[in-house]
Amino acid sequence: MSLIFFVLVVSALLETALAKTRLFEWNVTDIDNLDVDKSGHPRWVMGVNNQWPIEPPVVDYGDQVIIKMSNHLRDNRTCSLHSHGMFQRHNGYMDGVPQMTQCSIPAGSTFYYNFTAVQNGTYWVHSHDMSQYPDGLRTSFVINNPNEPYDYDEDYIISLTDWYYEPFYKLVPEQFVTWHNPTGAEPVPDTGLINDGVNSTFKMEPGKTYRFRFVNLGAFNNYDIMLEDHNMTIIEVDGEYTNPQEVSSIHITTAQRYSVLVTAKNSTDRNYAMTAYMDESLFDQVPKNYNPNVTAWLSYNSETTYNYATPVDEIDSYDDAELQPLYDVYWGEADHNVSLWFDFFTLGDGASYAEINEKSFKYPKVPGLMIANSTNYDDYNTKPVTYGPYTNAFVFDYNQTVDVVIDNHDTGKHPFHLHGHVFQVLERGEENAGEYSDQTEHKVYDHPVRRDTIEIPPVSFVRLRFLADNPGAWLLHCHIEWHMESGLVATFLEAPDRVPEITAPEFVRHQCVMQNIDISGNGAGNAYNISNLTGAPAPPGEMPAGWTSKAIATMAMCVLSACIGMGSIIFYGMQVHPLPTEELDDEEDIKAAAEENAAKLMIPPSDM
Ligand SMILES: *[C@@H]1O[C@H](CO)[C@@H](O)[C@H](O)[C@H]1NC(C)=O
Ligand SMILES: *[C@@H]1O[C@H](CO)[C@@H](O)[C@H](O)[C@H]1NC(C)=O
Ligand SMILES: *[C@@H]1O[C@H](CO)[C@@H](O)[C@H](O)[C@H]1NC(C)=O
Ligand SMILES: *[C@@H]1O[C@H](CO)[C@@H](O)[C@H](O)[C@H]1NC(C)=O
Ligand SMILES: *[C@@H]1O[C@H](CO)[C@@H](O)[C@H](O)[C@H]1NC(C)=O
Ligand SMILES: *[C@@H]1O[C@H](CO)[C@@H](O)[C@H](O)[C@H]1NC(C)=O
Ligand SMILES: *[C@@H]1O[C@H](CO)[C@@H](O)[C@H](O)[C@H]1NC(C)=O
Ligand SMILES: *[C@@H]1O[C@H](CO)[C@@H](O)[C@H](O)[C@H]1NC(C)=O
Ligand SMILES: *[C@@H]1O[C@H](CO)[C@@H](O)[C@H](O)[C@H]1NC(C)=O
Ligand SMILES: *[C@@H]1O[C@H](CO)[C@@H](O)[C@H](O)[C@H]1NC(C)=O
Ligand SMILES: *[C@@H]1O[C@H](CO)[C@@H](O)[C@H](O)[C@H]1NC(C)=O
Ligand SMILES: *[C@@H]1O[C@H](CO)[C@@H](O)[C@H](O)[C@H]1NC(C)=O
Ligand SMILES: [Cu+2]
Repeated sequence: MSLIFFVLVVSALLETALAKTRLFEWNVTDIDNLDVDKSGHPRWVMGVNNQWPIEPPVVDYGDQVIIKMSNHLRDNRTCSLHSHGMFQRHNGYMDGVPQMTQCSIPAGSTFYYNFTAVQNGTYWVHSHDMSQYPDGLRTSFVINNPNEPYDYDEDYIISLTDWYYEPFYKLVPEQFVTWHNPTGAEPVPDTGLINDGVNSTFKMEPGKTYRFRFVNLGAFNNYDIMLEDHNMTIIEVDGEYTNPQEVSSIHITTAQRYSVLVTAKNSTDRNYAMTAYMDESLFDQVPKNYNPNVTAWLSYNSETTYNYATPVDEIDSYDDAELQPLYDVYWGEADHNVSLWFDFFTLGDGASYAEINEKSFKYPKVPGLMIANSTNYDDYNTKPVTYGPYTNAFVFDYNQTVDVVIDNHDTGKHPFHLHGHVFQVLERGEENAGEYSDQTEHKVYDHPVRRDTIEIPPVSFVRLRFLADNPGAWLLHCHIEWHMESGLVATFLEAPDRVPEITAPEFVRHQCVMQNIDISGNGAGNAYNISNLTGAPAPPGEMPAGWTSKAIATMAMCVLSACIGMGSIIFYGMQVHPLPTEELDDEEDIKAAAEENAAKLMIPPSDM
């Protein structure tokens, strides 16, 4: 045996010996009466092994990660787990998206999420079933790199979240997707949390450099984070190393992650505040006495006091699209351009929905990957139409370089996330820049940062690029959970003709069968006539002509204010209560439309 061969064999053996299997046994459980922020608002949360917060898994590069997830929830409720930012290359059945990569995990069943940790950095895991994760089923997830390019002494995982005292399963139908809320105003979080609590402290010792891993586990809000009298050096975004970039604040949307290096001061005479400022511009109405500032402390000296930071005049925010990757990659020019635009509309049930290219998303009847797997003949699985008319499906050939332009026609900010990939941020417009055009002048980034979640400014755009090297069915969606619920989602089908090469353990299909969910056929569940999409899931129809969302908003306000004035008894009888016509006098068109469509608007929501 030659020496070189011997060395190779030994190092190969060492590597396999070092790659450990990390098994996490997670019983998903209901936990009652948790007063998370000690404010006297105990609530139910979804936890793991009867504990909450859920302890973040920390593994090493190369580890085989198995999250054995057993559904112990009450009332036959389902669940799932998506590992946010994990590529799951050739492993798409482990992406955790019900009706796209698997069926929801039924009560009493176990799903083994099984993947190799072949990325480095800061991630998180969360339920992708309904709107569950804001109710607690989420936590950070770290993969350590044994050959870490940056030096630091210790690291802290620091989660940020917005927190509601009412569960999402109630808020969504009662306050968000309902004709009471035709403009789609999002419920405002009751509070914000750092590390799932208040007044967290992070011990700082002179002479040490710390890596803070910020993870936004929230449902809605973004934060600007500042450390009192300490700068931060960004070294990682969304699992990708960046060139070091010194900043005084970071802006982090829901689902994004940042690692920063912080050098401790030499003196221990006082403590310093870490403040996370919520972005109140996302709120339609800021409640009176609302506190948008969440505070934690850099603790140098536990003997002395913890004071709130002196108010800052302005947050000096850094344009995160300017970040540069530590390692450049070049995927060539685009082989395929996709152009998307989105906005919000009131649909036929009087509620507000998001539409991408005029379609509000609905999951297909058969999980997307199983559509691709079962219709791999006569070119069916490479046609977007096969996946259903409201899946917003786009199909890419294997290894194409894809450019995606997303035009935001809405006046809010939206953090978009792509599953299965990181993308390069090639261009991003300023606020109110309008639609993307390759003719107008704007910044083009020469060393584009790679990440998996990007904020699109109001009435503006981004141009993203990714390499379609991961056969599968990947969601592209806004990570504001309210907007997931209103349909701000598209499906990217990558090399669907290669999906049959991906294997799935038997329980994946079995869990569908247990719930009578079809495992073959098109988006409508038709396995015999693939081009017949009759019966595919669809959003409510268009509003009757003449109904602008402004008119509906006016109407709903009138109805609500009239009814609140007359007491809750009448509120329950609203469906038979005559329209308060005097309020509409000056808007003749609204009145006419209202009479014509009164029956439609008066449909009581199911919760009444
Ligand atoms: C999960 O639940 C099963 C069945 O009740 C139990 O045997 C097991 O010990 C639980 N696992 C953990 C980690 O709590
Ligand atoms: C849960 O499902 C089982 C079996 O389908 C059924 O017997 C039971 O009534 C259901 N329980 C609830 C609370 O829905
Ligand atoms: C996880 O996947 C690996 C690699 O495919 C396989 O060898 C192993 O048996 C799987 N383990 C479980 C518990 O599914
Ligand atoms: C992640 O870490 C592993 C182990 O050190 C290394 O081989 C790999 O190149 C790293 N990946 C990136 C993108 O830095
Ligand atoms: C958090 O710290 C502040 C400032 O020291 C204090 O006023 C507040 O009561 C603390 N809150 C809790 C829940 O401990
Ligand atoms: C932070 O960086 C700014 C700009 O480089 C610098 O002026 C300031 O002194 C730094 N602050 C600290 C605490 O290092
Ligand atoms: C702390 O003291 C050391 C040694 O005097 C010095 O090199 C270093 O710059 C100081 N660090 C800070 C943050 O002031
Ligand atoms: C939140 O922080 C900002 C900026 O420092 C400050 O102006 C504002 O007064 C703070 N709000 C509350 C309610 O403390
Ligand atoms: C996919 O495309 C990339 C970038 O163009 C290239 O480096 C790589 O070799 C291609 N892979 C395959 C399997 O064709
Ligand atoms: C994609 O769009 C760019 C910019 O508009 C254009 O230069 C390029 O030719 C397009 N590529 C394809 C394959 O259509
Ligand atoms: C994919 O299709 C093959 C038959 O073509 C089948 O054996 C396999 O179970 C299918 N996989 C899934 C997850 O449906
Ligand atoms: C399409 O499917 C629907 C529902 O399954 C069925 O009623 C209809 O007859 C089918 N149409 C054709 C042309 O096969
Ligand atoms: Cu959004």
